[in-house]
Amino acid sequence: MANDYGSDKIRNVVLLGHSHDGKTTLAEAMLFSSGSIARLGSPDQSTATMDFEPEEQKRKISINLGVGFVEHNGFKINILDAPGFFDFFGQVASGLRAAEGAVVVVGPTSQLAVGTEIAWEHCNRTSKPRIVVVNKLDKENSDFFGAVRAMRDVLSPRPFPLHLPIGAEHDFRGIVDLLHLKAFVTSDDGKGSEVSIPDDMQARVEEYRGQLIEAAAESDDSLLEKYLDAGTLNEEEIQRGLREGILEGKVAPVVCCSATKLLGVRTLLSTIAELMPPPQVEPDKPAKAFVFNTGGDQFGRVSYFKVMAGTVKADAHLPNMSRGGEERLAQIFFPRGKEHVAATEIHAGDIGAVTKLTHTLTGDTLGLKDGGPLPPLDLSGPAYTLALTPKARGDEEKISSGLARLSEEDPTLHVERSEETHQLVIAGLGDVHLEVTLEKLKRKYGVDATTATPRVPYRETVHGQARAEGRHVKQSGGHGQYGICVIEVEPTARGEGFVWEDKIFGGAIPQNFRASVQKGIVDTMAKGVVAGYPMVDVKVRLVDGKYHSVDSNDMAFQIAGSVAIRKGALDAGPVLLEPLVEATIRVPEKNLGDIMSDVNGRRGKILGTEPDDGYQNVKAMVPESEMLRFALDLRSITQGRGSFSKKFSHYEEMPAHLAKGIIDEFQKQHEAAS
Ligand SMILES: Nc1nc2c(ncn2[C@@H]2O[C@H](COP(=O)(O)OP(=O)(O)OP(=O)(O)O)[C@@H](O)[C@H]2O)c(=O)[nH]1
Ligand SMILES: [Mg+2]
Repeated sequence: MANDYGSDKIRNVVLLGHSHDGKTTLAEAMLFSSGSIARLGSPDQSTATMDFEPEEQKRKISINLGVGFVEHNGFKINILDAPGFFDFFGQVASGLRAAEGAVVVVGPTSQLAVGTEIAWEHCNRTSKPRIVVVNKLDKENSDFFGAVRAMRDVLSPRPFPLHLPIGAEHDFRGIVDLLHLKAFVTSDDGKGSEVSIPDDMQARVEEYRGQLIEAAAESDDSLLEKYLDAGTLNEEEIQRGLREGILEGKVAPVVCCSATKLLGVRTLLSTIAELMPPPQVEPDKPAKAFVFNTGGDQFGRVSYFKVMAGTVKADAHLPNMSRGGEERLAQIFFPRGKEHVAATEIHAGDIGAVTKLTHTLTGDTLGLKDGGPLPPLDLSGPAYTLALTPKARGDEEKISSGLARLSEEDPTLHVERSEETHQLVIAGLGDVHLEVTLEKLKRKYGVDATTATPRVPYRETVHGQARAEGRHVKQSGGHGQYGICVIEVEPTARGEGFVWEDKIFGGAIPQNFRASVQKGIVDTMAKGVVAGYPMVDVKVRLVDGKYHSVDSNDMAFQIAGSVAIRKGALDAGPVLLEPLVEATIRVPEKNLGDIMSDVNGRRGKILGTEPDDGYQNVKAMVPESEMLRFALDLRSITQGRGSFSKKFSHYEEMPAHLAKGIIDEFQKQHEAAS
């Protein structure tokens, strides 16, 4: 049974790597080879266990963290299949959090892929022990040793072969295990069998086994001593040394595989069982589970958890230690793609899932009070934003509630209604992330939306002074309209907002109608006077006016005020204020020059740079309007290695020629409309 494993017999591994290098195919091969699934699916045919969502099948990429398990040689191995595409980093973070070790899947070429480097950095950052799989060795021009060399040139800890391939390309047919000194081949009928190490490989096997033993010896002082004395180590010692070296992040063994040909798959499972560390948990403490991811399927919301202490039982009531309240875990199960393998209890170290929790989100800890909640996931902030408008009228409510649900499932998705621009804005990690979000919104909640670049919340103000008259006079027959005011407009200090001065002496306008003038001006300024954005930091002095004892009324003076401020503001030299953000941009050393000139091109100012472990952290002050597509441009400049965050800083006057363009455009539309 899938739940009879003590934590020492459990391995939780996350498959990481460059997009398309075969993680999902490898996961499928592992599930099939171990008998966990009866039919071998493929992402190419939309039948892979781990890629079951329509958005994944349509694009033939993984979007969600696939979760499944295999039983192999008395071990239970939980497999977390992470997406390689950068936009879905949130899912990678979830996988890293739940796994004790990573299996980094790479292509069989001497060209190191960016995604491999990034996966490596994630492992280094989270101190994850790792095994590397060179996949697709059945392919033409595949080059196992080239791939190893490319990695060794750049990556630390340095990878070295644990297995060697037998045959190459279409003739790739087996592996030599350098640790156990055994060879396995697969015959044409798909059956694997042990054979003796091919004669023509003996020299190579010697050479690489030597490296392996050295690596094992270097990870432990007592082993090193023994190695220096005896000149070699026995199998048990090599294994112990490797296990320690892997755990301490000193070594990274490389194995060979063809996921599609099911070659090297069972040996990989054995390697995971032998060399990856078991979960560090507390089986004898009260139950505690960490929710590392949230998904949805035909049964509703699914919360994926790792049991950190004790045993989680079906029907348990567990407090949410992060958020308060209590959850009933009515049906717990072992997930295998979209399949639910029912469970009655899930032990410490194991991974399970539960449907229909009421308020628990990714990053929460469920458990009886014993220690505090575990820290939430460490996710970089959203970078790319779009404004949404429903396609069908009246769908606003449905869109908002659908997005709210999706953002609960996906901590890298943020939704807000902008107070300044009144737009519904969604923010995510990239354009594909948001595109997929909209597809899910349509599929799950039946609402469709059009997207646009979000409006920037500019503000209007004036540069100089002007005097203007506002007239609203209509006296032809019947009840008339009469209101005339004269105002002077000038700027105030930044941040003062609106200052009103009443300088009328005598009774040019009666007191109550002066308030009407003021209201007309304030209302117009709020809506925007010259370009449709709120006007701020302006002083208006009411200096003169005229009224009529019968035809004057509140509305007439409000309109007069509105006319006066429109004229006055235009004459006083209107300018726009634009929001500036302080951006912190992290790029590899070698991209520093490119990013500095990119920031300059965005009218930004570099505030400083700080080296950080092969990277540079660049601080810059940049107009918000120039940052709307930065997430996409940064990705192409750095090939996905860069990241950034930004926060609002202050408003500044926009260069006149840019402001003029926006004001003229608004005036044109306004004239056309009136
Ligand atoms: N020839 C060959 N093709 C393979 C092998 N493994 C995977 N592929 C193919 O590589 C392509 C990508 O495979 P996936 O398993 O979807 O790759 P992935 O790493 O999961 O991709 P993402 O989830 O998008 O990061 C598919 O067309 C697979 O059929 C292999 O061992 N040999
Ligand atoms: Mg995949």
